[in-house]
Amino acid sequence: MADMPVWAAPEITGWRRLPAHAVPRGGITLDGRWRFQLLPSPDASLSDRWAQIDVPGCWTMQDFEDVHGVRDLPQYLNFDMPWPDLPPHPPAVNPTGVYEREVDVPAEWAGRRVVLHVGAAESVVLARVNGIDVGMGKDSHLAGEFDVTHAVRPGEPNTIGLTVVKWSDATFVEDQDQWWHGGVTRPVRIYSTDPLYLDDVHISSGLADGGAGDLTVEVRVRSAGGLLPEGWRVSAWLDGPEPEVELPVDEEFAALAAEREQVSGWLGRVRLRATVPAVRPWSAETPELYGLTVRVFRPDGTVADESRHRVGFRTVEIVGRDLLVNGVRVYIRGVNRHDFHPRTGRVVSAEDMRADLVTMKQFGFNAVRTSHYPNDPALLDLADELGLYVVDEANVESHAYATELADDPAYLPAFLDRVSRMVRRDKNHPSVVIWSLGNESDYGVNHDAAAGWLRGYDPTRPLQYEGAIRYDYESGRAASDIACPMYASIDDIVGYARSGRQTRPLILCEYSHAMGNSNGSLSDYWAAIESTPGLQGGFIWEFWDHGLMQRVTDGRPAPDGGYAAGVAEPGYRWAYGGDFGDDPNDGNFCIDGVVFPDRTPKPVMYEHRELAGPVRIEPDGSSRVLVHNRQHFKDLSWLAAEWELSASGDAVAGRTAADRLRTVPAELPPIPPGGSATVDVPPELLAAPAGPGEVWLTLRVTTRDDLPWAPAGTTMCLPQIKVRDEDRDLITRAGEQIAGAGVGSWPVEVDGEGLLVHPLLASPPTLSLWRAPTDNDRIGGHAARWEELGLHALTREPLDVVRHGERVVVRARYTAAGGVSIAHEQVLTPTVGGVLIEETAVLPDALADVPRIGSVWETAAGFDAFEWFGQGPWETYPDRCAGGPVGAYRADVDRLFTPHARPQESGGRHAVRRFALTGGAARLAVHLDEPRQVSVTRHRDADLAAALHHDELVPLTRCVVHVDAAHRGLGTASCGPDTLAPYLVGPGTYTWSWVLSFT
Ligand code: IPT
Repeated sequence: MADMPVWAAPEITGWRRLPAHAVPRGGITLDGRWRFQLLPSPDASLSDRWAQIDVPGCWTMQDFEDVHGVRDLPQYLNFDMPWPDLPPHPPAVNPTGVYEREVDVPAEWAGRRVVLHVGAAESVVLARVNGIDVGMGKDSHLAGEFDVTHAVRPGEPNTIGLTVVKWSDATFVEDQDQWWHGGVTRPVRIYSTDPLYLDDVHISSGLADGGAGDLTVEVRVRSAGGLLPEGWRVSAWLDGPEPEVELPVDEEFAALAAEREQVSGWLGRVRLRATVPAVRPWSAETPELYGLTVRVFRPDGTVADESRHRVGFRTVEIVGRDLLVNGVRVYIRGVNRHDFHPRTGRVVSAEDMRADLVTMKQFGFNAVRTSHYPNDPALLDLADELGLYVVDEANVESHAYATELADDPAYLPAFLDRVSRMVRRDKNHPSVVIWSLGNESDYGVNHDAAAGWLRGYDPTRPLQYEGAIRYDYESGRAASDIACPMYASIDDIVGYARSGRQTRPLILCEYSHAMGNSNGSLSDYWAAIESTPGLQGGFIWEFWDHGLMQRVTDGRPAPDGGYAAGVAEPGYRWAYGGDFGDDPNDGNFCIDGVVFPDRTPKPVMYEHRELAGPVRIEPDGSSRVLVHNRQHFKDLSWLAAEWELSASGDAVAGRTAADRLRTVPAELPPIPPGGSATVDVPPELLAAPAGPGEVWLTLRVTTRDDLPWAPAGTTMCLPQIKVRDEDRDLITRAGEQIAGAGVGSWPVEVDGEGLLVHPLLASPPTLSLWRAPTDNDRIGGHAARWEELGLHALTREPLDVVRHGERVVVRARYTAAGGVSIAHEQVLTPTVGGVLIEETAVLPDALADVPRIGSVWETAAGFDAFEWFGQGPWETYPDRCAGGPVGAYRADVDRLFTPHARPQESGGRHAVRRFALTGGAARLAVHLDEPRQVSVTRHRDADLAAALHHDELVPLTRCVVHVDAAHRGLGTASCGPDTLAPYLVGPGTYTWSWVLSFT
């Protein structure tokens, strides 16, 4: 092969590789330990020494004896190629894995056709059996199958050899934004069939009139002997709706065989068709599947080959600018998912895939885009079974040479091969509702060629390709049936939908970039989508934080109490670009998921769950609530619910959690999909709240029974309405409440600088204008601007400290390191049990657009619990707070902070009206004049900003408390629109007041 390097020949996509098909096959697994050598290049010679390695497994993620001294670790890059050579040339240094193992091929396989199946290998695999070359294949995310009948020796041990070349011409069309690895990444097996075998089964299962299913099964039959034997026959039948009531193969199903047409003696093609009465349609909400068995019989009537399939009856079509599933315009609440695991890199087990999809379902996602390549077929089986719409994407991304390769005839076979092989493999999955030609490869005739093939082969599904519509949503019709932009702003998509020009559905293929503390305005996107005809949803970027588990070798102690959900275990960290010495790299741009690398949901997941919730409520008069069923296909009978009442008065009255939680079972009326009904609020709830303050009513909606993706009692959403407003000035009342609790008065004490002094305050309240930059702040350019202004380094100069009796007025000037000054005034008035702090600050025009304005202070050590009345219980920010119901919550201070792999501002709680910090006998309480952004963490902003990894943080024993008059929203500027105007902190005068009390 060295004389004819197939790894530098884009026109050769495979050699003796079998066509992709949709016949599920078992066989003998070859997973496990293999002999292994990692060579520096495909031309290098083998040694006599072999290491051992796991298959499937990335060699970049495994320890093995490195006989040839080839160190090949993961490298993270967005779209730059990892080496400078131009297409189609791989670099001279080209790690190449040589794998070998034995397998006992059963004696009974003699006379049968034998196939070697390599689930996936990056990026070229060359296969051998007993030293005989059996084939070669490219495409790192589809199986290569090779007919090895001629090479195997049944009844004996056989040696299977795989050579995996890491870099190739194919790498230029696999330039996705992710870690580069190498190795065999999906299961390997060997199977046999009768010489008369099912070559492919193509199922189309739509819906006919009157609730019937329209089933067509096209079967291709071949004979390894060449010509088919005279008298072969095919049958297919569908299981009954319940396993025990198997549908008889009656006359109607006999009609399945009626349209039989044998094309020639060389290829058998049979089309079977039936109308199946009264089917239960498949949808993401109702993933109803029917078993189908297909058999081919020998002329003597015995079964030669058989396959089992699962059929979901559903339609998908585009009508005007709507994508319809079963005739209904469904919202696409999607997320992009890469194959990822923190320990194995790109190798994911069926259990891992299930856990991914279960997490998606539990948090309201109904769709997944297999960004940016076909996934293991097991994932599609799970999507069929659990109910998720799939955009199945071909493994084509020529990002670094996008324009060039999209039109390059040398790469035409690769485009066609990758798209067609995916479609041939995945066509029978009801979950696949849209095909995608790939990602970020500009747009060229190679796409049109692939689209042309696809439309001919599968006219039942739409296809999409973002590159085709990038510069004009109305262009690229040949290659995209959907306007599927990435990171478009709300104004942009609404403008298009209202322009009168829109002729296709708009579904964002990527939006709301989840890097770090992000996903600002997700609720604004959904408000726009739900109110604008033509907009149908999108796919959040992305599911995973791609942090690889890496041992920290510098002897750093494990962070105190730091091993929590979302954090790598002690002694490890989540590694990102550069952490393996990988150069060049794109840093932490791969840490951009809605779940941490251990699949712990980030706060945005709760936001999403609420936005996607099956139930919404709104007030309807004083004692009634309008309940909406937000689903497309189901009623509410699968849900249970209870009413929960939270009253702000409770928080100050010091009631225990048990007293506070007033819950009453709620009856969910039978509301059809899309419908609404009015329900009465139980009178005992409305009568309940004692004392002053606001009252909120939450409907906790849970699963009633165990489901395949959620145990009974799993929360689906927490819609909420306010049933009583604040009736009196909160600050006044706070004072009264404290008085009511019998606390003595507390004289205000200030030092010579006018700073508040108290033994429980380690650091007095001062002005804060800065936050530890989020990834959005940093990449969006704000962090640099703020640093230039010097917002992180304010110096305070007291101007005057004046006592008016008990009251102290402190005027100060804060000057940012960049030179701009801010006038600030604190009026400190003793109240019963504490001090009322009234603050005013004037932000000059020179400080337009700052991250926050408010007070920062630190407690003495010893406070470890945080109780608050406000949004929660999870983290919320001004533009990401639709999923945090208002209530009275309690949490450990150590658990408030969100442990992003790269530290940044986090842990905030939005619209907090009051809070308390407790520890031992001490209690420190704060009552705010109005709902405000508050955070309590163990970290100072400067420490967060300086750290590059979570494990570098050393938690303080004190609490760092921020009480903000205003806090800039999060936005998504790391990739996409910045924080929207209503969530910015602009110039002007800010006033905020709070009562600080100690007991
Ligand atoms: C877009 C890519 O499709 C995706 O793979 C990922 O890189 C994402 O951005 C950012 O995390 S491409 C970008 C140039 C808009």
